[in-house]
Amino acid sequence: MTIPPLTFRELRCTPVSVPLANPVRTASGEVTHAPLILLDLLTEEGVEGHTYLFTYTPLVLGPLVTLLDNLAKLLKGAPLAPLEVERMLDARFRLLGNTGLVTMAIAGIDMACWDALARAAGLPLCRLLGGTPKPVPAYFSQGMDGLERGVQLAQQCVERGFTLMKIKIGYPTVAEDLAVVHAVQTALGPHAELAVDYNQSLTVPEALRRCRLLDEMHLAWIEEPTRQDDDTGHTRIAHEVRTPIMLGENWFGTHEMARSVAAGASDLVMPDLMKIGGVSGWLRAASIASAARLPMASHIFQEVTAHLMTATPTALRLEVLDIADPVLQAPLRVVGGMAHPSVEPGSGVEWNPEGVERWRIA
Ligand code: SMN
Ligand code: MG
Repeated sequence: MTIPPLTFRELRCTPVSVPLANPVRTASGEVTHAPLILLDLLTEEGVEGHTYLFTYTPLVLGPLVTLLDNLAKLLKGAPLAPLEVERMLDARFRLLGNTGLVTMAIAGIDMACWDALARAAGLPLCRLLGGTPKPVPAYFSQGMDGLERGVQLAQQCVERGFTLMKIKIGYPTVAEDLAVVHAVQTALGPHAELAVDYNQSLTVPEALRRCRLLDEMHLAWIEEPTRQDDDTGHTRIAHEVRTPIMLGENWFGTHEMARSVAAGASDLVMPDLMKIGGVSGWLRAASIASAARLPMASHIFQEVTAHLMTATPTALRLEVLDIADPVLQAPLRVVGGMAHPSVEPGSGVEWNPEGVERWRIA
């Protein structure tokens, strides 16, 4: 089986606003609808690549679509070679800087390129990358839902067979944090562990104070206690707190990951597929994590990361937090707390036309 040479023809971008089954409330803001850009990459040979980008806020949907359209003009007629495409686009932004929306746009094109290559090869993405479509240990990721709702969600976690749940904390007082953690852990019982996520909401002194108290709760990890770009602060917290510290969802590019890892800023890593640089960025991140012997989890984008985790040497857990189900033909299959990569050719992203029409933003 050889992959026929593919040639870039067109990139179609469809902005949608998708309601979340469980709105994600965090200590740093709430996400009730997922602003997404659905990407359809078309080639001269008729093969297509599909993926989506998550923009966190609808305020940047328009600018990101415009940027993607501008990049597509540069790529018309180019070979669909992800690493060549990435190198060419990166070189265009040396003076501006490849970060933020630029990284997101280049990553989206990368993700669509890899989907097209896998489809052309007739392989699920995991096989194209050297993995197999095996089940991946997952975790039940929820928001800052308060004590009562948190207990209800913990019961759902146990019923669905997950062995790890994550909740977001950062309530006005540490007493509230501890009360919610204790109530959710009690509801989970012996069936599942708990991790918590501060979403960068604490100062370093407050993070040290709260995390030292959380050390007594034997959590799986504490995520982003302080500003994600504060390596010195996180390194101090990681050294002074017994509970593993988790970072990564906000690294723009693998150079930011390498800088954080070199600083010893965390015990665990969780790159975001889009922000780290798409599939190509993820593979580099997996190598950094492997060389540093750091367990690596994923951050949203569950359909595609289910494939990537099978090719990640230090794979820890896949985050189950769906942000795109209403516009997908086949949501990710999760059974007994295990995520199953799709077995059809590609990266597991196919649109549900009715859902796309319903949630499209004019
Ligand atoms: C998160 C933040 C914002 C939107 C979705 C998810 C969160 C996570 O930090 O770790 O999932
Ligand atoms: Mg997080």
